[in-house]
Amino acid sequence: MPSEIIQWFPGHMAKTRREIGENLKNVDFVIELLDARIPKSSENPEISRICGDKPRLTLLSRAALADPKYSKEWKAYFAEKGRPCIFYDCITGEGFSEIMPAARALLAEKIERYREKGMAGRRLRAMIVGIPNVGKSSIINKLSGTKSAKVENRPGVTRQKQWIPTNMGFDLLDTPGVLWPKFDDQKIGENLAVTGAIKDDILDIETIAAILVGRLRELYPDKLTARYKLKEGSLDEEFTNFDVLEKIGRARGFLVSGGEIDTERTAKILLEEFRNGKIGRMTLDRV
Ligand SMILES: Nc1nc2c(ncn2[C@@H]2O[C@H](COP(=O)(O)OP(=O)(O)OP(=O)(O)O)[C@@H](O)[C@H]2O)c(=O)[nH]1
Ligand SMILES: [Mg+2]
Repeated sequence: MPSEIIQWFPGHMAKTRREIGENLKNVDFVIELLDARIPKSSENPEISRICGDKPRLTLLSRAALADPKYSKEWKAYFAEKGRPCIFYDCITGEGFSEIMPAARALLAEKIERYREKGMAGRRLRAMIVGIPNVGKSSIINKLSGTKSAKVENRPGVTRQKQWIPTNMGFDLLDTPGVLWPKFDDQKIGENLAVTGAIKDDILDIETIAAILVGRLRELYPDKLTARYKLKEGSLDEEFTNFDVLEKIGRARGFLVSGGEIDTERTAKILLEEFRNGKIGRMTLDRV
């Protein structure tokens, strides 16, 4: 499948990209959110360029859904690059206690400069950036202890920037999710689609599910087999990803009249279960 099909860069994203650049001068640091399940695919290559030498803290959401083995490898990778990063999860709360200390360490010089100027109590300001649906509004709500930012499980929920104060000494700027106009690699677009960063209606849902089947066959065949109680040999090479999707539908009893398999329903359920971590903890990008 050509990557162009999966490329999604509506007009409002160009606007967001521009606004990120414009707001940079108003903030002390940038919080870049990545998805712990796809640390590479969720990294917007334009952010480094736009942010320049503004201090940046990288937070990886949905840590509880990612494969701990690879999270460890990614953590080591970021550490090696000298990029502070924290794996966290809004649902389990893991990682949250590390965020403030990391922000303070990142801004130590700046905080010291403010103190010297007699502005010790000055609030710090951070802009949160990241791909659609990665969890920007959720982490802002969690850090501010409010429900100020609108959260929904689909990309494109936040449409405007919004400042939200926290009681942790900093104010946070929520921004709409943004992608970039050209993916280097087809896999990036595919990973963004299967994890829910690209609107499901941009692509045919069965196509996305078949892509997911392909990735799971390659990376987590045992978890796929176990979850859907597939018979031995179900993932043999002779079967296409669509064949396997049908087998999953059959195993679940998703039939339409005439005994045919309801592959659309199967596709929806497979994606939903993957996105909710029901098939197991998974990471699709390797260091
Ligand atoms: N399991 C899990 N789900 C999360 C986490 N963070 C966010 N979510 C869920 O992900 C979905 C999207 O969260 P949002 O906070 O709306 O994401 P966003 O980045 O603001 O999305 P846009 O505004 O559309 O760009 C919601 O269903 C959240 O509950 C997390 O750390 N773990
Ligand atoms: Mg949002």
